[in-house]
Amino acid sequence: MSRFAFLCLLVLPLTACNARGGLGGSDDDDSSDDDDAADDDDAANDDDATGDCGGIDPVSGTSVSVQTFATGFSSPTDITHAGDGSGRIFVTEQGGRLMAVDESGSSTLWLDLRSQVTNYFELGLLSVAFHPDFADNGRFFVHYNNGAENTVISEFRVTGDPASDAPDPSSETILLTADQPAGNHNGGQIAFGPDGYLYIGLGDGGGGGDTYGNGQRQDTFLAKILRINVDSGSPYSIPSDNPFIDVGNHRPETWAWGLRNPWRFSFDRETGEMWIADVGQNNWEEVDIGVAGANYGWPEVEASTCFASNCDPSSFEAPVYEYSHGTGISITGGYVYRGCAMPDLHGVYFLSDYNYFDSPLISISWDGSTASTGPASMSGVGGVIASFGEDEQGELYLADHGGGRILKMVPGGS
Ligand SMILES: [Ca+2]
Ligand SMILES: [Ca+2]
Repeated sequence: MSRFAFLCLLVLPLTACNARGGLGGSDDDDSSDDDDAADDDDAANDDDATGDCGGIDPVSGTSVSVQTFATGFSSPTDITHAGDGSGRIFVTEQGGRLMAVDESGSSTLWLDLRSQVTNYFELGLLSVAFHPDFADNGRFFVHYNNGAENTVISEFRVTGDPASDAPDPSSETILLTADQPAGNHNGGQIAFGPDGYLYIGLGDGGGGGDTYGNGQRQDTFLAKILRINVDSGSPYSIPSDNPFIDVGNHRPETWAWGLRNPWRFSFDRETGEMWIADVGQNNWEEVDIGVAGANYGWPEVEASTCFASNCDPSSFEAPVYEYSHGTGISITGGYVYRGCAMPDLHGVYFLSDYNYFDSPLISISWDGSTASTGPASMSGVGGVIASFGEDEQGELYLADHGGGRILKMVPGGS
């Protein structure tokens, strides 16, 4: 589809595009290797531990800007690193290519899934997550929409040296699938938590206003964040402390529910805290803190405001931060900054918004219970931002979906 059509579908309100969803946000797969300095068995992170910020001069202050890091991508949807000490970042393209990008910004095709991915609307290759022990076992996971437009979570492997060889395209093992009743609100994130489990975000299935009634429905993968153990079982097992095992009609994979379209969530690599950005409907965009078993309320509430009539917002997990559609109309969740270059921004959460032709950069300060508008912002970064990503040192990158570029957040600027 054309860029215009894609933007129309994502950007314009319900009346014009029959329900928007939000391609926007970031990925994280590295929390598990971030907070486990003790059990890191990959040489890479050991290097991290000793050489940490080598080569990066910290700059004091809280002003930021972005610079172009890499170009030539086709609708980039996600950015992450492999925790393997290679210094690479990886970029998913909506059409199904997974690109490896070296420290100079030079990219190579690493895995080509174009023949099995539907690239349309909010469908495509949406996220990649590397196993915490990728450097040893070569395992990684992808979130995409297949030829039937349904969600597939599957595993691939590098059978040679994970730090230098390409994956085996025939190594796919499908972990789970979810029927998608419409092309929007597919979620898209997968990421390993600090507990080593794989978390998967799925939206309400699509339409608008929870057309298909999945928001408060228990017996579906939709409108949920799932949590699975990919290190036991075939093809996975259920962590014994998942909150809804044998509760009601819930699927045992469910970790949290009542989400509209959690396009992006991430884990703070220092605290392990989970940040969820849930794309809103007509009026509000929201940021949530991950809580096992939480019901985030959709479609009873949109952020902290009733969406259904006579709702009781107090019966749901409230967002910690929200903004109206005067500021943005499709939240792109990012990361808590823990990098080397801007120490004064440590602990600040960065996000953007997809649905402007020039996405803003927004920051949030967080004291563990209350969020407030943070110290750094840009009214426009010069692109349409679908995702954020971290490199191995915790520096942040932004995926310009419309412009096919990877931007890097750097100190200074006006
Ligand atoms: Ca859908
Ligand atoms: Ca909510």
